[in-house]
Amino acid sequence: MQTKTYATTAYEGQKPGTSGLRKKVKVFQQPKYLENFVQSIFNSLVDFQGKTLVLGGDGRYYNRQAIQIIIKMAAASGFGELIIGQGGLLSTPAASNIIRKYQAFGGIVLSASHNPGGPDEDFGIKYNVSNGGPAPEKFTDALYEHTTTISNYVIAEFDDIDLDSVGETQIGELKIRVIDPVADYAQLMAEIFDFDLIKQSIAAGLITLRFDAMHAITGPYATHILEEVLGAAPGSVFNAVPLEDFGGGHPDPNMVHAHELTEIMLGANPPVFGAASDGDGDRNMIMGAHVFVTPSDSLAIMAANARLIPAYAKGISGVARSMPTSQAVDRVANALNLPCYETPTGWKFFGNLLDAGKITLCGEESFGSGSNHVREKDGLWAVLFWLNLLARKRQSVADIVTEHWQKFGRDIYCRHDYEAVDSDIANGVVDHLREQLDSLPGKTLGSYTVKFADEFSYTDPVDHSVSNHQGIRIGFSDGSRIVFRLSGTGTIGATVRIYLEKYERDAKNHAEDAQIALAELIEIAEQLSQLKQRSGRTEPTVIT
Ligand code: VG1
Ligand code: CO
Repeated sequence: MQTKTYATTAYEGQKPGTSGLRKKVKVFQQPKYLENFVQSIFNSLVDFQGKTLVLGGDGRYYNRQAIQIIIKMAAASGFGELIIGQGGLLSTPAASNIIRKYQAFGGIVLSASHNPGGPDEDFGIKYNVSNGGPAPEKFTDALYEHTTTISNYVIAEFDDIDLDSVGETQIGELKIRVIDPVADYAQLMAEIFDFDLIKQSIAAGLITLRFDAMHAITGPYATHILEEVLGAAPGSVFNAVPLEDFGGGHPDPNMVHAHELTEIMLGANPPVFGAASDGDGDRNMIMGAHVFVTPSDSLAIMAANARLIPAYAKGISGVARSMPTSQAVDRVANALNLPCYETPTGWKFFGNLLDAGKITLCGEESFGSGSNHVREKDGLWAVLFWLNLLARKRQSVADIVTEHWQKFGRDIYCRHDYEAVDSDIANGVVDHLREQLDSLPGKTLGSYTVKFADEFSYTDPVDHSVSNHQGIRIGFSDGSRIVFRLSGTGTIGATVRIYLEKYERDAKNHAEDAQIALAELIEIAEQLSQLKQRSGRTEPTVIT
């Protein structure tokens, strides 16, 4: 195999965020930009020669070109085997499964997840380690260091690999395997859930469903599993063909961006169940007839009912949620006497807890949930969890949610995002909040009294690594919270996220609209942060 070494100079800003490096496609298309980052990944690895690397992406614009470059660089760097999803496709959870199942050294996932795709939109790349999960901060920090000092990269010279046919190619010492991206994942799902029962419920008409794949990666996965294996009516999965620009949409499964599904589920004669997933297949939105389940509630309901699912029938070892996720799951953990961990935002922080067996289920408010079956959040897994639950409980989604609230109380929750805020203004807002932290405890704001105010810092219970500056938390004496964070996945300016949460024990108030129930907290958030005042915005870009 011929290889060639090219001199290069460092690019600024190749710092991985919450989930890898995300930039505009045009940024990635700059000469040697991708090469620099990929070489820096390889420069951060030790003892990988001769080992296996998994490669796949969500199919967005630039996926195919990037994969061909990475194949040649991995070849030149001495990997022994590449496992690549057919068409260059692998959902994030499927990639995690393949890494684990075939005991790969690691994997590279090409995705900007829920961000839009296309020549003028976003691209992304992240490295996953041998447990199948996103590389921990220690690794991404070292990787970033490498990007600042890189001076050359090495690439092999051979023709582009045919990614569209399943099969094996040998190039010198390197074996390249193109595999069906769906098969291993579908098999794993069949091991976790009671497919026979779900199938019967669908066949009997007890469960009708629609799944919005948003022209993203879950199209082929959902069509195969939901329609072909479980027998949902053809067309139950819609927007099922992955497109490089997601059909011009924003592949983010919430009621704003998955509006087609939302209209179906909130309209006349909806099916029993509705769901959507994101660009790379790790997020999920759960809906029932005329009802939306918040991701925080979904996690709590899963934890409370885990024993009804074959893979978790013996019980779960513990649960975890990211800090801004509502405390609904904490109440379930408390009732079941299970450990409950609060981690910073991003799936990488769940990896150690899952590996150590401290938790079985975990989730985030940002439409992500998952379990120890892989080391990424998993959109279709959550969908199948709910279908299995519906089949077991023979109740509507709305009844399951209402009963859960009656038992545990409701954590009324919402998130306000202010996107593309000027970075200096956003940092100013955070600084302003930080300055107030010491003076807030004990203060009365409207009908709330501040119990604590801090900047979240996390010490990993397994490797004791510390992650600071993970968001501003303001907790009130009744358990309500306001959390402020800057996004680590945006590509334009800064995105300020405000997370609002209020606990309501009394069932007669459970039906209240979240924006109304949280109105006073929303006002307090502005009073404390001056976000609208400083940014000139009058309302959030997106409310979820
Ligand atoms: C967002 C979410 C976070 C999630 C991350 C990756 O990060 O808030 O919960 O883990 O996206 O999800 P941030 O830093 O923008 O708030 V995905 O589906 O983009 O891989
Ligand atoms: Co995603």
